[in-house]
Amino acid sequence: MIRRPGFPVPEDFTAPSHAPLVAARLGRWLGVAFGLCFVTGLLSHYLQHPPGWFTWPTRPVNLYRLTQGTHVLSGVAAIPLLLAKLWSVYPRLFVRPPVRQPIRLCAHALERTSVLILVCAAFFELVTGLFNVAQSYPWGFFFPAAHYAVAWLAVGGLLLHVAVKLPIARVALSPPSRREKTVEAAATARDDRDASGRRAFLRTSAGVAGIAVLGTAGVTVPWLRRVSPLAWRSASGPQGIPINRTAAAARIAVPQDWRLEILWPGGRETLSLAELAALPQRTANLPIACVEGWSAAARWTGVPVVELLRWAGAPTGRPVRISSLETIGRYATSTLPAAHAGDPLTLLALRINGEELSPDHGYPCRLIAPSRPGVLQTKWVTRLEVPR
Ligand SMILES: Nc1nc2c(c(=O)[nH]1)N[C@H]1C(S)=C(S)[C@@H](COP(=O)(O)O)O[C@H]1N2
Ligand SMILES: [Mo]
Repeated sequence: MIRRPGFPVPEDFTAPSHAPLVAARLGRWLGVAFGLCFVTGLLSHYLQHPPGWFTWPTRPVNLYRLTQGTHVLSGVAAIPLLLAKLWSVYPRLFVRPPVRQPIRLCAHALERTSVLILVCAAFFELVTGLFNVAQSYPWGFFFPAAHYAVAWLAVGGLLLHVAVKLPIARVALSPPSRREKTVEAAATARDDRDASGRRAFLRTSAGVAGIAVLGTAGVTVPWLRRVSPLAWRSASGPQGIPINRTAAAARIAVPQDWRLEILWPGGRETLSLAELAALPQRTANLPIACVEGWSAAARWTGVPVVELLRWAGAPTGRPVRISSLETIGRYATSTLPAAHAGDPLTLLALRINGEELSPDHGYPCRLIAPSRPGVLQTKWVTRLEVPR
């Protein structure tokens, strides 16, 4: 090979961390992390924008808490793994393009472009996700829409990348064949050093990913709260549950003559708070599971939505639209799918942990349903509507 002086080629990078085995192992772990992140992210997206074919069970009550916790924590684990992988493969940047063979040059350029898209999309997803959990939006676009769209770019790039690299990864990951073993029998001390260097790099990468997950998992795993110094949310907050949007931020003013309105095709009913409190109440332990990954359980007391509809004489077994006193903001309304609307654990809650709801938790009443994203647990409810 003709070498221009001063310009390296991949073979110049001889550190064990650049071995194909290291890149393949890290690739496998990253594949698992990204796969989990993508599937759980897709679920969260469909829950918030349900296509006609999509259904989601109401039990176990912690299901969304689990899937969204997995989403955020697999994303956290992917950050150090991606950095380690990029370190491992960066010498490939110095591969000489096969300029004399136009067809191979095209294939090379395509492969390089797909890797560039994959790396950019992966970084975009991890960085915007991290900013989102920190509730910081130093950009002009709407986070959920961009995060969702770029996820498809990342997963497309990933599948293409895996397809292209599978032959190399297979060889790197397969146990040494007998022939290789005989060659290895004459192994030099250098091979041993390389092997232990590879193991050390992989162990360090896995260790950093593990620490990152343990350091943040307290946002959603109660018994890890003490060992998670980086958890961006704790169980603290008024009445033991964090608040994302306060009553003041949402400019909520509850009118003196507040009444809950129930509307359905051909009917209307209203109740005062005292009348609502006089109906049979149900108490349930249910979590608030925010899309940001934090979650916390509380003991909620209120009237099951399905009982309220029956009491009013409204039809059941259909979706129900919930509206808040809030007039600004994206989360002023939400729709309960039929399964959630019919579940007796879906409450119009008046109390939290034995106390009347504080204004920030949604006074006079709020929705709390099992296995549902926090953004859809509408606070300051003023109307239930069974659409036509
Ligand atoms: N009306 C209304 N309800 C809302 C919101 C909102 O902005 N407006 N935020 C939601 C979000 S994102 C979450 S995570 C939960 C948080 O509930 P909490 O403040 O009671 O903990 O409320 C949800 N209900
Ligand atoms: Mo949320």
